[in-house]
Parts: sequence; structure tokens; C-alpha cells
Amino acid sequence: MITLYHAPNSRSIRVYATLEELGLQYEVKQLKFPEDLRSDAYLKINPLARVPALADGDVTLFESGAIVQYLLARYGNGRLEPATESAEFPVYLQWFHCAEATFLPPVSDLIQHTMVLPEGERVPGVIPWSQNRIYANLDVLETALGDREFLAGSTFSAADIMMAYTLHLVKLVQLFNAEDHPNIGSWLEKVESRPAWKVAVGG
Ligand SMILES: N[C@@H](CCC(=O)N[C@@H](CS)C(=O)NCC(=O)O)C(=O)O
Repeated sequence: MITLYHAPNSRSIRVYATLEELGLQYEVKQLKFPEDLRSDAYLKINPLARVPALADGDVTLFESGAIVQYLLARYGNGRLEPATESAEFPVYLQWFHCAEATFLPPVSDLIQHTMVLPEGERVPGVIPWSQNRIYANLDVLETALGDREFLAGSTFSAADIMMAYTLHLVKLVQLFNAEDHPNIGSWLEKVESRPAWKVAVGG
């Protein structure tokens, strides 16, 4: 049985949505954020004290993108990713990784320095810096989406799952406005209307 270690609104939404999209059998262990992440039992699963983590038989894994790729490789049978030899594949890889490696860090910095860190540790200059980074990234995504339906082309893929979570956080900090970025707005509506996404975000 696959076990997902999950906390609401966290990056485990990406894994949750992937498990749902693939129709796999799994259980969800709900963790209270952040206290459960520091328990001895959980540190054995993820010594970094972060979510998500996944257990599948002898395998335990952390890092949301790695877990999504693991699930696709083991259980995907070609679903949620373009064929390796297709023109869409490199584009898919780019957006899949860009979601966590490039787009998410300024959102995370903004959250840390406005909500999470004790007030005395917050650096006010990080706020405009992060906001500018986020807006610049959104502009790039807006142009890249153009009139394509999904990030890798006409077919929904795991790159959409990875990036939709990053946009979930951008919405949470109220920095997304569909009037400024209509292509992102209509793409996001398509992802958010999928039953798997609704289960993952509601879980
Ligand atoms: N790059 C990692 C980041 C994991 C991560 O930082 N998760 C956050 C929740 S979204 C967390 O667990 N934070 C714990 C903390 O800050 O104490 C991934 O994509 O899985």
C-alpha cells in the first residue's frame, strides 16, 4: 500500500493530485503542520522534517517532484507525461522543474518573511524583492502559455500539477490577478476543475 504523508496547503498536494489522477490505491497520513513533522516517527520517514513524503513497500521518498516522477515511472504507463521522443517532452521537463526550482522560492521567501518567521527575524526588504520576482515569473509564464491549453501543449501533464501548486501559493498570498494574467487564469481554471485536483486541495 502506498502511504502519502500530507499536510493541507502544502506541496503534498502535488503528490495527492498525481495519485488521484493515476487512480492508485493509497492511504493519506494527515500531519499537523509543523509539529508532527518534527516527531521521531516522522523524522525516520523524512529527516528533513518536511512534507510531502511517500512510502511504498520498501521505498520511502521525499521531495515532491521526485515523488511525482517516481509514481509516473512505476505506475504511470505513459500517463501524465509526453512521450520521451516527442517535441513536448523537453518543454514538459522544463516546466515540471521550473515550478519548484525557480517559481516557488520567492513565494516561499515572501511567506516566511510575512507570516512564518518570528517578527524580529523578518527582513522587510525581502517583501518587495519577492513580489517583483513573482510578478516577473508570472509574466514569463503568461507569455509561454500563450494560447496553448496546458504547459506542455494540448495535453494535461504532471508539469501542470507541479506548477498549479506553485500558483496555489501565489493565490494564497493574494498576488495573482487573472485580469493581469488571463492565459494563466484560464489554464489554472482547467487544472482546478479536475476532480483529482479538487480531492487533493480539499484533503
Ligand atoms: N523541495 C521540497 C520542499 C518541501 C517543503 O519545504 N515543504 C514544506 C511545506 S510546503 C514544509 O514541509 N515545511 C516545513 C517547515 O518549514 O517547517 C519539496 O518539493 O518537497
